[in-house]
Amino acid sequence: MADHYAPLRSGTDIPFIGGMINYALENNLIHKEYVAKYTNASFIVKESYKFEDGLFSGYDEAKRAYDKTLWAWETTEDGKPVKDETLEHPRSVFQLMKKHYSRYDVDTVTSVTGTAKEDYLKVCEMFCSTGKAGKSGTIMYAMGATQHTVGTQNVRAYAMLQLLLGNIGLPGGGINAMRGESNVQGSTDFALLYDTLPGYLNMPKATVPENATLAGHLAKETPKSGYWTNRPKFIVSLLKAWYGPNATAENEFGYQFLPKGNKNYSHINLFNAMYKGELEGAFLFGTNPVVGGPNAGKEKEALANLKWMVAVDLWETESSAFWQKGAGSDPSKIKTEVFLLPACSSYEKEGSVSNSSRWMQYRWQAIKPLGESKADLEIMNELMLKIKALYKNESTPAAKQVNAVYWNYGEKEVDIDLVCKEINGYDTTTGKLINGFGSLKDDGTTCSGNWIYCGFYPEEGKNLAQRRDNKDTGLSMYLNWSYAWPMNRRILYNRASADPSGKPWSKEKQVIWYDELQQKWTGYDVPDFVATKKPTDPGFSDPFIMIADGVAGMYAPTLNDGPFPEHYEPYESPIPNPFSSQEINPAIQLFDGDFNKRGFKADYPIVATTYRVSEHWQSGTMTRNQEWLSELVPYMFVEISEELAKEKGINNKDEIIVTSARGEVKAYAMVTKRFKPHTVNGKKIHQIGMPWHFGYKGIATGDTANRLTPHIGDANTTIPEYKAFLCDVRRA
Ligand SMILES: Nc1nc2c(c(=O)[nH]1)N[C@H]1C(S)=C(S)[C@@H](COP(=O)(O)OP(=O)(O)OC[C@H]3O[C@@H](n4cnc5c(=O)[nH]c(N)nc54)[C@H](O)[C@@H]3O)O[C@H]1N2
Ligand SMILES: Nc1nc2c(c(=O)[nH]1)N[C@H]1C(S)=C(S)[C@@H](COP(=O)(O)OP(=O)(O)OC[C@H]3O[C@@H](n4cnc5c(=O)[nH]c(N)nc54)[C@H](O)[C@@H]3O)O[C@H]1N2
Ligand SMILES: [Mo]
Repeated sequence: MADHYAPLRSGTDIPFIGGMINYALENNLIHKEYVAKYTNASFIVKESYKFEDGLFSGYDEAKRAYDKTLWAWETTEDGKPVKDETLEHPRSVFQLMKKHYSRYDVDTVTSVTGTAKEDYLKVCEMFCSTGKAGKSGTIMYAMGATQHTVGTQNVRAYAMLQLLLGNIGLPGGGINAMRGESNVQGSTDFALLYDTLPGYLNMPKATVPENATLAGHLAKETPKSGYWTNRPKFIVSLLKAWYGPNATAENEFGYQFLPKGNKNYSHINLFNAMYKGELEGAFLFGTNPVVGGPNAGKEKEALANLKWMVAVDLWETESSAFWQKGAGSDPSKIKTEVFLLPACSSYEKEGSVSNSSRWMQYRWQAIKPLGESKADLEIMNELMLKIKALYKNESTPAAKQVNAVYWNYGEKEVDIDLVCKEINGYDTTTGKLINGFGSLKDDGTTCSGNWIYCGFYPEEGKNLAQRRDNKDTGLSMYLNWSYAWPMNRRILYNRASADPSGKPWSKEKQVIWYDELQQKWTGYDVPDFVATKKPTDPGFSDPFIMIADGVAGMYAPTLNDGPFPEHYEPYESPIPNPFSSQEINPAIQLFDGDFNKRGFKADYPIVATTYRVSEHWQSGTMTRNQEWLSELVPYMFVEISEELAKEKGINNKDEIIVTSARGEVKAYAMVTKRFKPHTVNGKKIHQIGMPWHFGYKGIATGDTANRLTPHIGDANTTIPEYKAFLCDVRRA
């Protein structure tokens, strides 16, 4: 239960947080020294940066993209950003930010978000009180923030607010992404995202000419300062892990074997390509897009354009059964050949998961796999061994890549310990395990399958992810419990918990500090900086070492939709944007055709959002097949306010129909006080909410909410806008 609840209309987080930024600045509640020394607020931006009526400079309407070079720093002769630590310069980030958010005053903000003014002011007052030394505040977020066409900028706004208040790098501070599943963090670390290699190394793109060679790629990707200057060591060690003896200095360590993508293969783009018939086959490893995907009705149709599809799952899902009558398909018309491989559950196998705090925690097998089911790792291993056997005598370009892969995890049964050791990395000349990524080399004498995890399996110890020592090692940290990347550090950017001279900002919140008597750094955590030097030594490493400038980004000139978060209405919105004449985020990708039908307020005046209930898990496969959970939440329902129910003549438990530009769903009305109409610009706006867990399979069945959601995504990540779209409601 929250102490204080301040509701907002879905899709208005930037006004909400932007207003708090303005409040902190106007009332002088910021941690000024932190802002001046540890962020880029003091940097001077070039005159070519402009902001007018919702657009930043450099916008190309035809491409729906910005020329970001116009947002660059003013630089000195040696290429360093020009700074003004007094923060007075009119083109300093600080002053530009102040001007930008002066438009986000309390009245404007609350007229957009629909939040009651007194509720909003209480939030501002409470949270901004953490700008004082000795206090900290944290922001936790999940899908309410990210599933928007401005999702990335929502999170950026949190970062700015936290930096203004000096809340990053301290205990109880930070911005904490609540990862959805036990291994969401791990999966991104290990390159489940289409455009990264393990450890957040960029995937080389064919469209960038420098990527033609490894040397060109390294020169382009490696900055001149900051920790990423080590990037060549990480990339070469990765190539050595994948191609082993087939990676030599002569063949650019196998760089040419890497696929060089030139397309956006995020979920939305992938299904667009499938819909257009550009993909021949697909593997669905534990995913159910016919229930979970945006505009799911169309995603189901897209699957029918595949020649073959392999689903690896615990159950037959709505997706692997997309061709069946029950799914509303005509099997005689569908040519896709579908294979279903039974996967075993997490309890039936061994492995690791990495949580939101970056702890890699090992888990052991509880029971043997049931029936013919197998662990995903075994399925992968068998598949790869078979593919290698098939290509063995071929010399096509595809065969070359496959043959080059160094697949050495056991002959018949896969040995997971060998996988762990390769992820950690070893010396390729001696076979000795490496103690940390500081020892990785770019000459082919080391390998590491994921540099950020290098050190979890050192030579002298054992797999540190298996540690279970629950002793508090100080400040409620448990350094001997599992392994936190990087280097078992628990609080990222912990250098920022002390002032530039190395003295903690406060006794209450001290993590790492410089002990003048002993002449060394000491504290409770693993330092996130070069701790061998005095704070006053020249060349002392900066608090945000992963960023080339060494300080945190109050201003982010690398994002697609602007260096400062700016409010745009969702793709589908009930009102014109009160902040500018740009209705929607000008940098999102738009698509034509069926997938992208957009609804407008004349037909669909009600805001809709989707979310989860405790009793069901995701697309429902894991819970709608369980009798007890199915009994707890057996039906698809829609939450509507008492006010809307009255207007539409709907009673609690009535069957209703919700429509959007994409389709319609039937559900039971749950008339509730949890939803209230918002007053937006003096007008009443209704909002409804619904779970997205239902489908036609399993015990508890119901219509799929995602038949309603738009196939549109964020300007940087393309995460779908599941949290704010337009609909209408009527009695069935
Ligand atoms: N029982 C159960 N637990 C789960 C899951 C599950 O399916 N079932 N799924 C897991 C996964 S993968 C994930 S990603 C997480 C997701 O965890 P959450 O993000 O917490 O889950 P949601 O219920 O999707 O959405 C959270 C809230 O966002 C609010 N919201 C809607 N629109 C907006 C908006 O514009 N701004 C803001 N600030 N809030 C808004 C909704 O009211 C909702 O309460 O949950 C994980 N945990
Ligand atoms: N409208 C709307 N849609 C949403 C969201 C929303 O908030 N609103 N949230 C989105 C989010 S955050 C997420 S994460 C996605 C999730 O979307 P999906 O990943 O498509 O949905 P899940 O139900 O998590 O699918 C997991 C599948 O994996 C299977 N499985 C379980 N364990 C294993 C295993 O060990 N191996 C294998 N091979 N399979 C296994 C399960 O049986 C299940 O069928 O949905 C998204 N969709
Ligand atoms: Mo998720």
